[in-house]
Amino acid sequence: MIFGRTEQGKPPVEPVTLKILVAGGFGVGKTTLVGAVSEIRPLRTEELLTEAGRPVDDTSGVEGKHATTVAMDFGRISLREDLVLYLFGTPGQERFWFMWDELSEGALGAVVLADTRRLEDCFAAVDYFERRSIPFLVGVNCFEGAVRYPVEDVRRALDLDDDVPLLPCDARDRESVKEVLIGVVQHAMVYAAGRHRAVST
Ligand SMILES: Nc1nc2c(ncn2[C@@H]2O[C@H](COP(=O)(O)OP(=O)(O)OP(=O)(O)O)[C@@H](O)[C@H]2O)c(=O)[nH]1
Ligand SMILES: [Mg+2]
Repeated sequence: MIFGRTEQGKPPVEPVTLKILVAGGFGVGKTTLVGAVSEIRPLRTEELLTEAGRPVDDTSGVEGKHATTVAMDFGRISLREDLVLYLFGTPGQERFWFMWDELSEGALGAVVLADTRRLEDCFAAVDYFERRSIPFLVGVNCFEGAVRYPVEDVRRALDLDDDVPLLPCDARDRESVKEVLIGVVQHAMVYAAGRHRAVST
């Protein structure tokens, strides 16, 4: 590259950067998801789960879990040369939810991760984004041993609007997570276009 130009003589592309939140209940795989796709070493703010927290920190289903997010996760992924996502993972436990307002500032959209063994844990996140009109997609994180329910059943159980996308995923798998993130961006674009039309007519 010479004087800010690539060899082909094209100016370098300034990427569009978008902020995406990763939310959902305790231990659903938010930190795992951000870590699976981030091309920078993800920033994590995890603290060890302790014996003292056992009555409030319900780790059933994720017994191998030793730490919990107390502030946020942060990662970055380039979906294309000109499209970069900044990922902000929220803390799952209710006592840290005061962080969510801060984190959702300026977000284009959100992923709500759900675990079908504890679906009720993501109600609060679904509710949160519905109330604030932040477009979101539900990713059903398929843990081994969890019963696979038809997508339509999960949609009904969560009482989702028809236009909210719902995708099964594996939070540990980069390609699977990328698909979810592309889904959020597409959904948010359609959502924004719909709002724009509603305002201008
Ligand atoms: N089998 C399986 N385990 C997973 C998957 N996703 C996450 N885990 C495991 O589940 C546990 C919880 O994952 P985390 O990523 O810490 O969950 P979290 O949503 O960030 O949790 P909090 O920050 O405490 O709310 C970890 O032990 C992960 O290794 C998955 O898709 N399959
Ligand atoms: Mg976490």
